[in-house]
Amino acid sequence: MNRLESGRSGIRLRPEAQGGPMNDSKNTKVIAVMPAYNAAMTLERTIADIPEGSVEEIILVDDCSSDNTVELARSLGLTVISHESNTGYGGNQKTCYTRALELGADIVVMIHPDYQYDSRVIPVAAELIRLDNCDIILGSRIRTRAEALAGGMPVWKYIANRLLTTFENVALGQNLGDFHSGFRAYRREVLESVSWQNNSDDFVFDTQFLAQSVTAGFRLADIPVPVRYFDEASSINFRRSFRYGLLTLWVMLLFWMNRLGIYRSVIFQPKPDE
Ligand SMILES: Nc1nc2c(ncn2[C@@H]2O[C@H](COP(=O)(O)OP(=O)(O)O)[C@@H](O)[C@H]2O)c(=O)[nH]1
Ligand SMILES: [Mg+2]
Repeated sequence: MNRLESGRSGIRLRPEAQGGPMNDSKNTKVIAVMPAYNAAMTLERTIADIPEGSVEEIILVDDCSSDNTVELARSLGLTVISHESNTGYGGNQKTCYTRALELGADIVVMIHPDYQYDSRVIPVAAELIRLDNCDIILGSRIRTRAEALAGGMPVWKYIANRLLTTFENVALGQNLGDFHSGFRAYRREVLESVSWQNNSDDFVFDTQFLAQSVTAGFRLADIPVPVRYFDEASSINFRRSFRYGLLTLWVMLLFWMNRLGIYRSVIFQPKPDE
């Protein structure tokens, strides 16, 4: 039986038949954003793995890299924005999301250009959002302990990630595999509703964003993205990771103080008018 015949027999085959722009993958604008910092060694490989036709545009924001990330990104046909000074990972994402919204993205996929995350799964993540299964997808690097460690994840990073992720799951009432992923997909409404402009310009931006999203009632989910660790894919040292870990715990405290009405952090305040 071919597709048309099964359609006649009453099985719904064509998403466009359901009506509405997000029900039709052809009408859904998916934009990939890459917060980049010295990504020249890995950018080309990351781009090459993005399935053809799965994104309408790729925006790379360069955070004042000292290598030739900008030239390479331009030569690969990406939309490039260069920061004049190093603003940090969170500041970089702010530029990414501002531009993606300006360009009319329905779904925004953020992926690190360090070839650590499997960019082949971009259409899978976008599709889950399009189907309205959830509003935010995180790529989980940790399916099993053996797999994560075999993929080269340093033991201390694995342990820190598990402890923090477990704590965040309990604190935020979620069930995610990896809260600290560099692969994330968002429905446009998430980026329009959450006041991420108030967030840190540093790494804790990511934790703040997820706490804000839970507060706003968005649905979080994850998909497996087997981990790849090699020198260029991981530069965050123990000191910066430790600081990030402490700030993550602080954000969980702010989340609960906001929920209980004890203290309202600026990150949970309504989005400023544009
Ligand atoms: N924008 C920006 N990104 C940075 C900076 N330092 C590191 N990053 C990025 O932060 C991301 C996560 O860092 P990474 O070393 O890959 O962490 P890990 O893979 O979790 O060990 C990478 O995509 C880096 O390029 C910075 O100063 N500015
Ligand atoms: Mg990395």
